[in-house]
Amino acid sequence: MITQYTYGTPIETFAVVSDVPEGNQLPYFSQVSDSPLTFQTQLGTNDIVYGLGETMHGINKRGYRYISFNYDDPCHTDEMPSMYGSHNLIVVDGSTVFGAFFDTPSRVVFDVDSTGDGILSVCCEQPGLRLYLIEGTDAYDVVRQFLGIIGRSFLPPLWAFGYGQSRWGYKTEKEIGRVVYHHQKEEIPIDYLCMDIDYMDRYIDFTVNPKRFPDLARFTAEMREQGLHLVPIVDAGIKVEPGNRVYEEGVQNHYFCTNREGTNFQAAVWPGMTHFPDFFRASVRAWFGRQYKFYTDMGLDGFWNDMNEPAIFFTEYRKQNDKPDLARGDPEQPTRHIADFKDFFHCLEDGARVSNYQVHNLYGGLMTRASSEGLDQLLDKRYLLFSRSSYIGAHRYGGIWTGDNASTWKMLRQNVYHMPSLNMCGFLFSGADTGGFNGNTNRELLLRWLAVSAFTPLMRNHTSLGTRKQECYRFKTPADFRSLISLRYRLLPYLYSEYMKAALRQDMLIRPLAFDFPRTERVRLIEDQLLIGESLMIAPVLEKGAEGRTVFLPAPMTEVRWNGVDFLCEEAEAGERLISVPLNEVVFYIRKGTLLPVARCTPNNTAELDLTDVELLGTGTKYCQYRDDGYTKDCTLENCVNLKKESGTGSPMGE
Ligand code: MIG
Repeated sequence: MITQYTYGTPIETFAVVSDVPEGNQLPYFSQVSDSPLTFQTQLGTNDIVYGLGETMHGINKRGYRYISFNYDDPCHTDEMPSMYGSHNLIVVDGSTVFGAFFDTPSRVVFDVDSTGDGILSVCCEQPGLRLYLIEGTDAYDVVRQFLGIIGRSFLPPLWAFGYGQSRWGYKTEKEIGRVVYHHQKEEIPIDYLCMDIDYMDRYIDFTVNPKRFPDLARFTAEMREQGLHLVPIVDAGIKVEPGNRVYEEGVQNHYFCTNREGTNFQAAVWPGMTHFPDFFRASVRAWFGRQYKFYTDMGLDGFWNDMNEPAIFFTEYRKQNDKPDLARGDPEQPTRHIADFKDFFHCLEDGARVSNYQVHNLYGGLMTRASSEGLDQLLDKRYLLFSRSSYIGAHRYGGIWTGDNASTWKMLRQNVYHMPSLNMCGFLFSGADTGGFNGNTNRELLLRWLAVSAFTPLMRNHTSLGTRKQECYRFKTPADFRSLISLRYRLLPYLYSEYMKAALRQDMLIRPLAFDFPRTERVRLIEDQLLIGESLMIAPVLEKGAEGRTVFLPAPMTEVRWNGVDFLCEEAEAGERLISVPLNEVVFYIRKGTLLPVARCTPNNTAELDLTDVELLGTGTKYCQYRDDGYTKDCTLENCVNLKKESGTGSPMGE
């Protein structure tokens, strides 16, 4: 049961799409202040608090403070209170079970018992709030109800589930061609190559550097012939420059955010001074969305949106070398120029002028929405789209990646923690920069990371300018890397199917163990094993130098060892077990009574993948597989086909 409580005059956030009845007496919380609106609840000693999507720390958010305020901070330390997206859902699971979604576009501080007195307090800084209170039988039930009111997830094409290679710094068509060549030479499957800001003419959106990519349409077509897609980046800011058509159209039609004086606001980002499109208005979104025609005309059908918190280097008011302004800024975010967001303004649909600060967390998600609605018009098939910044609701328009992590074991672990939390907030299509963005990766870390990413919908190797080369073939024994990426492709019939089913049912794909198994104390504390879809449990190795790990099975399961060639299955009892996992192998588990459809051989890319030629692993007898051509917009559960296991082996099955 979901009930909403309205405080003041909330600004429309587009997060919830269903009608939810109004309540009059808010349960569980006491409101301890009107201004700022602050709510408190007392947690039981062993209560777990789930949710909060893209935030640091574990799956249980208890013990720390978090601030919803989208920000580009490439230093993901434990102390970092906010990341690129704001996902204001919490789910309390313990003596009482309930969820609460604080739907407000500005800054929210969640103190999830950081003092140890069991108090969870939520402080919404700006007036105007819709609080959705969700009551259910358990945490999973609460989350499913929540997913039910925020609308269906973005549905990417099949190729978006392939392996992607990226790097900030691929400068030319030749360089990308070489990366492709080496993957092919080492027989490492790959589906797409991301093009970072280097492809643009002086970092200007909707342009291509003609020296580096003399004919991008031709290059795109050549890549497609080899089964590969190119995925260009698009930044939020539009370069201020006479002759830049997008800039001129935006100025003429008053499509940009304005400054204190009421003229177009200027902020420096990669191209120099830019204006920010005012995505809060439908007319602006439609105009921005139409710009993607520049790319779709060249045959491109995948995009990533960056810098849309928005990220700002400096502004027309704050010079490049100004020190962070502690007095105006936030003492908890001392190195940040939070005040910049008070210096520019949006014109909402109803004509109201509000500072970005008041509606800050919506900006990135609205850029995704603009891109997605434009691409829906431009393409008659599904496309890949993922964004850095987001708010709940944006999951209907695209995926997200978790931004500038680092090549450290801690960040690998954070990737594991992020996935279920993001799923709870609707973001099914997500993943981290595999191998790590900042800093230098190494063979062991990259291999272990691939063994995690092999199970996340977005599986992209990406790294920063100036770091060591991070493509798989750069490291000793490419066959070891081939093994892990092969696993991904062999699992695709299952992963794609489970993604589509979860999205269409408005359910989670990646879940904590406690969502499915009896919530014993032991199960509730497990954060380094995850459920992926209906049948599969992973237990990745997350420690440097480890030759394996301890796994806890909450029930008997089939243990599967992928050795690069075969799936070796063995029945395993419930309880704790020690497994050895060489760097080029993966051990995962299939739940009793369920089946896992896997491809019979490893394709070079998804264009060569036959979703109908599968082998069924596991002890179940039936599996319902989602199948389509991988592109069609006609996505319904009717595309599910029932597979039956023939007795004994996993040999061909009837439908
Ligand atoms: O200021 O486009 O998170 O993935 O490679 C850095 C360059 C801008 C940040 C993104 C990262 C991307 C980088 N961008």
